[in-house]
Amino acid sequence: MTKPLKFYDIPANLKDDEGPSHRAWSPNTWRVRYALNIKRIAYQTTWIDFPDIEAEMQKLGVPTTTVLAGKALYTVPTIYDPNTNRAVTDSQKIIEYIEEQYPDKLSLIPPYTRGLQAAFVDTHFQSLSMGAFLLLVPSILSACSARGLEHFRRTREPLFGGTRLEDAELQGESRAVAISKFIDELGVIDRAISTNGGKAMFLTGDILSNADVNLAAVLTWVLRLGGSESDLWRGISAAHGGRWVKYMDAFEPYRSVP
Ligand SMILES: N[C@@H](CCC(=O)N[C@@H](CS)C(=O)NCC(=O)O)C(=O)O
Repeated sequence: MTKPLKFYDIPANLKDDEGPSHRAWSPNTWRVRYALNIKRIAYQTTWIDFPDIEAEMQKLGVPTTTVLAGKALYTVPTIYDPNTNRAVTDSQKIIEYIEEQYPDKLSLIPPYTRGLQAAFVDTHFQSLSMGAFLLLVPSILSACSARGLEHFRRTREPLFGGTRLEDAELQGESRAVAISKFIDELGVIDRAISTNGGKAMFLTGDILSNADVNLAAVLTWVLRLGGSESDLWRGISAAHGGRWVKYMDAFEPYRSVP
């Protein structure tokens, strides 16, 4: 029998009205969590806070994935598969791994779409998540534990020339411009989805793909951290005929946090 995978994720502080499933907040880990949930691959979450990631990843023997301000970082998502005794880090490598290792499960990378999907992820996931970061700063800080926050500041503030992260949040006119830019980028994706015709909801028509999982992961981050009343989510939900509210509803069945 296949044993459940171990899935490493960073826990968020919970607000009073939030249930345990709100512990999952990172856009990067949601990319893999959605993929595992959609593919119905059994897994168990291991929560790990920012300052503990490096030592645990070194124990697992996985490499760093990211360089921030000249420093190589160990990151999550990471999985450990007890069925193969393999640990894999980096969201897109994990998705490739589970596609190959569990070929009997629904595929998120249908034939001939690999290159196009990778191009979508490299462009839109990256720029949407960068854009959202500067709009979500205060909520990201309050999602961190005290230890996590200290680590987050130490690794992120150098990116802003040492500015305190609270001061990096966009305000006023520059905030309005960044929100419009984010929504305009979603407009490009809205037009791409529309070319599928009919009632197609996803980039790959009626079926879900890795590109859609990546997009849903960013929107989940925006909605969960910013909240449904935030200026950013209000703008998104009013745009493109309500496409993104329906889009998020379509991912609801895949939002469990085991
Ligand atoms: N390219 C990586 C990026 C993962 C990433 O940046 N993860 C963040 C959490 S959202 C992390 O673990 N950061 C560790 C740190 O800041 O020390 C992926 O796709 O998995």
